[in-house]
Amino acid sequence: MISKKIQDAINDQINEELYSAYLYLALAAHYHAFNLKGIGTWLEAQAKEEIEHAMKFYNFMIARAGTVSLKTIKQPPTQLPPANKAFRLAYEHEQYITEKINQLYELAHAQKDYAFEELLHWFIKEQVEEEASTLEIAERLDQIGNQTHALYMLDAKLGKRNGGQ
Ligand code: OFO
Repeated sequence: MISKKIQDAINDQINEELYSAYLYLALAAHYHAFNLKGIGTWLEAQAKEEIEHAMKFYNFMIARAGTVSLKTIKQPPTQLPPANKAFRLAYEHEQYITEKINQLYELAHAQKDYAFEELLHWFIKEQVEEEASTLEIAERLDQIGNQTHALYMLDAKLGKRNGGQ
């Protein structure tokens, strides 16, 4: 059993996670357009990870006999900043998601839903990693600016990331 309030909040979060995947895919296509394939690959792997996040909430809802209600996914931005600046959107988005996860945690706590609190512990930890990794890449790109050699080295390094997880 799950309360209506928590059910609604989880349905909203499933949508947020699917939007995150959409945003990362939009960013991936943007970097591919600059022929920065490694950064594009990193972002595609991140998009897959966001779908896994949505599925964690989805599976939890089903296990708790809640009703999954899928909503329209909004369109990510179509006009994106240049390659050395666009990654910052990922970091800002992760900060926004951290706020959402924290709000869910407050709700779980207020409603004494311990199973939901337990699920959210994973997400709280994950957000620390996601903020750190997106900030690191955004800052590297910022520092690199127009130095082509350094940009290609970073691109090659990021291209080694595997999909998922
Ligand atoms: Fe990027 O952590 Fe989910 O949304």
